[in-house]
Amino acid sequence: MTHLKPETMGQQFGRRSWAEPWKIKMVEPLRMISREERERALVEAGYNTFLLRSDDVYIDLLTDSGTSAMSDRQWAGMMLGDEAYAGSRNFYHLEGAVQRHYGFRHVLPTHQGRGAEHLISQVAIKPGQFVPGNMYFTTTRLHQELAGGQFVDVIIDEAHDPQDLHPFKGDVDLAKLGALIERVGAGQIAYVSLAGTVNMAGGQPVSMANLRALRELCISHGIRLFLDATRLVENAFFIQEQEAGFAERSIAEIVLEFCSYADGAWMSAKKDNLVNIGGWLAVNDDELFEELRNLIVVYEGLHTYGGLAGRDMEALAIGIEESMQDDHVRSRIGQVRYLGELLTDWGIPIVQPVGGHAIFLDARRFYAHLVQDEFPAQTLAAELYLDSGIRSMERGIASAGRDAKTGDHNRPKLELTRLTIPRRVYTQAHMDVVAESVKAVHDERESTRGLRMTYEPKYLRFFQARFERL
Ligand code: P70
Repeated sequence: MTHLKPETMGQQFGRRSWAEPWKIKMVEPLRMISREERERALVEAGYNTFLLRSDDVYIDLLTDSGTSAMSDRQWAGMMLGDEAYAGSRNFYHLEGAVQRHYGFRHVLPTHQGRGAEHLISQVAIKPGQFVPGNMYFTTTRLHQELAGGQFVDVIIDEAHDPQDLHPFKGDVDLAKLGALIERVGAGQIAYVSLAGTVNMAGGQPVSMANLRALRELCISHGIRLFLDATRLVENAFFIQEQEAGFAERSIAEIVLEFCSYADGAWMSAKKDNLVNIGGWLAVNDDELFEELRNLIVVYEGLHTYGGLAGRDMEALAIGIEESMQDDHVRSRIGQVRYLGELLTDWGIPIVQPVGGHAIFLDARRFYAHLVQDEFPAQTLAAELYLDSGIRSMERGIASAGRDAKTGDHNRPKLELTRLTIPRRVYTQAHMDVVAESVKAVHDERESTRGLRMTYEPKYLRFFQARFERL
């Protein structure tokens, strides 16, 4: 065997290395069970990674949602929880942090993102209206539908092609949106629902130029624009890096400008904002706020806690500040990219360019011999778990659910398995282990069989569906 000279990560890519802007103060042991035990656990979970016990998982890349490590400052903030039913001081800290960093006037805490989605959908959608958006997200679309709305995908076509290298695959196709307005009339459009970054497209960003043009189109038709701000900080990183005129602007400044073009935003704070639970909803319009503030007491709690404990709101207020720091965002996305670079170099099909929060394996090309109805992405998630105890998530035909009218499967172009990287949790060595496991599963791909669904729940079926091997 030839002995290769070891090189650091930076040297391998011809640059000086950088490192995470933190050190580790507390550790949580990981456990790896045997292959036989994993086989048993997988059958018991009906080949659905959502149904595995986390004790049976080695490296958990199911989601970046609520799985981040909090900082010492956030933990200290937890001890300063003011658990008053009404008017908790922590609420005012949270309100101030959202106003300062996202720029909206009125702020409501919610138990998590879908709590906020529910409220905005109920208040801002009239039955029969359309809600155009830059690709669907599962919970977002469901709440829009439950409010009587109909989601219309107006993302650029490039977003549906995992190999297209467009740097802003989250952009809205203004011609598609224009055609919809023409067809149904501006009055039949509840609002434009814009996510930055776009989760289902692979964590792909929206450019500021596209948003500015979109804003103009909306204003000219009197249509409101609401943001899904869940991973907006990560979107700002791509604008800073890739869009002309933003290299010298901070992440915080870019986020603030982005939000200035919107009428409000909902947030799953479990992602960008570095907390284990929480969300918020923020709007500028006084009347809209009035309605939301009234509805929140029915579903979430009083408007100064919205389903959160005082300590949760304090951790969130601090998490918002920390999430805007440039060196934090660079190392977070840098880690995702590192895993992406390894897999790309080894010829493993992934969504390109690599997005903000995850590597999305392209299960269609990975398992070219499986048809979509054999759940290639679900199969890949199962095989990765079997190989190494790594947990990933299906983002393909199972996630897409059924057509509300015809009852047939929605068959999305993207059939992906998501390796989602929690923030501030795993090291580069963990990424190496993950990459090698993906490679091992890839090497065995030709002998892999697909799955059949044996149990299908009515709502968001991917969470609880069961499968068996074909
Ligand atoms: C994920 C999580 C949540 C999410 C999101 C965007 C862009 C809203 C929400 C809802 C959790 C998840 C949710 C549904 C299916 C699978 C996983 N995404 N908007 O892992 O927020 O979960 O706080 O209610 O990504 O991507 P919340």
